[in-house]
This record gives sequence, structure tokens and C-alpha cells, in this order.
Amino acid sequence: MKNKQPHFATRTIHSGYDPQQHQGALTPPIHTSSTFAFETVEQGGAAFAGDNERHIYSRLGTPSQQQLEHRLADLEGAEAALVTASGMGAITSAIWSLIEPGDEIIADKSLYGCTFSFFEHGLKKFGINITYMDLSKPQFLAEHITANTKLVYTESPSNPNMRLVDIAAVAHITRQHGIKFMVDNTFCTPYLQNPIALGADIVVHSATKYLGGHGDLIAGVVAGSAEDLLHIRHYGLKDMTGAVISGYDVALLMRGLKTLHVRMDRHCDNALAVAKHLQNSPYVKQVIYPGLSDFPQAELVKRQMRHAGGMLAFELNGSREQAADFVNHLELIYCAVSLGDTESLIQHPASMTHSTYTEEELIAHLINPSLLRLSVGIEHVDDIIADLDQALESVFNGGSGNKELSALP
Ligand code: 3LM
Repeated sequence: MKNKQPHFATRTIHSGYDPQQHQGALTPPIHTSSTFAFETVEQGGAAFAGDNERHIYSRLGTPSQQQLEHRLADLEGAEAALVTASGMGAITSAIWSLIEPGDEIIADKSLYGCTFSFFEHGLKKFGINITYMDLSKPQFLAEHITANTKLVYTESPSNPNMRLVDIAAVAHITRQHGIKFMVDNTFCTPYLQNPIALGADIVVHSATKYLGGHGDLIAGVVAGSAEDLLHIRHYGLKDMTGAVISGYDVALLMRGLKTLHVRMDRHCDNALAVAKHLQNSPYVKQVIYPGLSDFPQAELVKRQMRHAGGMLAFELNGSREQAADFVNHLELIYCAVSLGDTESLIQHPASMTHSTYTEEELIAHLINPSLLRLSVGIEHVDDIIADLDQALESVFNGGSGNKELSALP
């Protein structure tokens, strides 16, 4: 292995941790200590002055958190990474560190509901201006940039409507203007997309989703340059948000990461099959999935993503009540927010994840109020499709339900 960068799959399992440094323990020990003892005052003073060899207090990190951060930095192709208590903890810790009153952020129109709420109802109160634009058209970015613009922010694909932003094209413009570019890579994970390699400065994640992968933890990640990350850790996280991850969640996240590549492959395969199936249903008006050949940004998908991911959005050929009725008829697929879990999860963004937007804001931000969002899990794909079919038949054709699924234990 010497002199050769191991493959992604190998790095999800090995990077950032050497068992021989931990009495041979194959799995990293869990550190629960809130504080770390010094041998002398002088040693403590040196640690506070920046001697990184010693830990101080777990709001600043622990040994196992550090191992996880090294692994995540490696996977994202970043100099450094920081793990936080939630995705919102990552986003807020990073942004509070980078902006000041009077600064402007340019954000894509479509954002996860709580990110939008943080911008709209949080940052704006503190004198930060937010300009929303359609970043899928980067040719118009320069005309929105002013002397006060500090940051450009996007998701790609966006939550929930799966719009893509050309990360390399936006990064080209932000570099020219000396502005930071932050990308929420939650839907893709570093397995499918590497924003830093495409020119972004900072990547954030809700690690609650695919990175953890099992619906048993809440966590977030920030990755970027060592300089930015030091500032975000020592200011945004330590003083502004205090969104510190617990040692137990570090261990769960480390475990989840080891199977990221395997799970993502199955999520992608299942989502493509489900998307194609829904597209052929007479009860479905439209399916938005980056892997479909008629996806409007199919060329960008090829350039920017390794596979099309496990998320899709679709609209039924019916009323909002029928959409709700359809979800209520599902037997295997849970009606739940969140995504990236082994279980398939469906939800109605306008009334759930994106209820922080008013009806008018949904339209202005390109979020169709009738969309349903499906996080395709890694159950057998035939069972997922059968469940969707029986619910569609029940709503639109008075169907009798799926007998095979009803017989499941
Ligand atoms: C959801 N999303 O169901 P946490 N960035 C993106 C996200 O999708 C999310 C976050 C950040 C959902 C959560 S809605 C009540 C449940 C693209 C979360 C925030 O703080 O770890 O939840 O991440 O879309």
C-alpha cells in the first residue's frame, strides 16, 4: 500500500486510525471524558497556547473525535474536518465564524427548511443580508456580488426538489471575487461528489443521513482548509453554538461510515429502479431523479456526481388530499422526515421539512407544494416498488392493497 492512495472504500474503513496506537483495538475506543488532566500548569498553559499534542476539554475535541475528523477530511479531500452535534450545528458553527453584520450571503433559492429558516429568521436579525438566486444559472452570479458579499451557499442536489448547481462553475466565479463558497453535500456524501476537488472552500453535511446511515444518531460535519477549520472549531463551535458531538455518537458515526460505499451503491441502484418504475405509472405526473435520462441537468450529473444518489421527488396526478392518502396507504415505506437511512422514508416537504417556508415562499424558491420526497432505502427493491404500487392502486383505483407485503412478519 506504500506510495499508493487507497481506494475510497478502503479509506472509509482504515483512514485516520491505527489499532497499534490503541493497544491493538480494531475499533477505536469511545472517549467520554469531558476534561483532560495535565501533569503540570505549564503543560496546561502550553495546550491552551496551541500545543495540539494534548486535549483540553471535549468541547474542543477528543481523541476519538479527532480520528473521525481525520477520516472525514480524507474522504472529502479536505485539509481538515470538524464533527458537530448536528447538521444545523455544522452549518451555524461555520457561518457564524465567517460573517459579520453588514456582510451578504448569496444562497441558492432552494434550501433545506431549517437552513432557510436560519438565514431568513436568524442571520437577517443580526444584520446579515441574504440574496437568494437560481444558482443553477451561475452565469448570473457575478451580477449579484457586491463589495459586501462574503459567502456563496448551496446544496446540490437541493432538498427537496433535486436541482443541481454546477459547483466548478460557481467556484470559478467565487475565486475570482475572493469570496468563500460553501456546499452542503448531504445528499451525495463524498462517495458521490467531492465539492472541494471541484473548487468549493467549505463542505457541510448532516451526518445524521447517509454518513451515519442507520437513523440512530444526529451529527454534522464541516470540512475545508486547516485555517478555516481551526477558526470554526475555536470560535463558531466553541463559543457561538457549542454544538458538540457526544463520544457515543462519534463511535456510531465511525461505524456507519465503514459501510458508506456499500450502502450508497444500493441506495443508488434502488432509487434508479424506483424512479423508472414511477415514471411509467399513469398515476404519477412527474419524477425528479438525477439518474433519469430526461433529467434536465443530466449532463451536469455526469460531470459532477459519480452516481445519481438515493433521493427522488415526485408528484402524483391528483390532488394534495390524494397525495396524503397515498402516503397513508404505504405499508413498508415509513412516513417520516430525515433521509439516508436503511429504511425507505417518504414525506411531504410543504407540510413537513419545508414548513418553514410560507406557501408564497415555496413558489418563489422553486419548491413545488405538491411534491413528495422519497428517500429510497436499501430494502429489496421489489418490495419498495410493490408497496408504492399497492398504495397508488388503493388511492386511484380502489385497489385491495398488496397481499404479499401484508403477509410480511
Ligand atoms: C430532512 N434534513 O428531512 P440535522 N442539510 C440538509 C438536510 O437535509 C438537513 C440538515 C442540513 C432533514 C431533517 S427535518 C425536521 C429532518 C441538506 C436535515 C440538517 O441538523 O443533522 O438534522 O441536519 O430533510
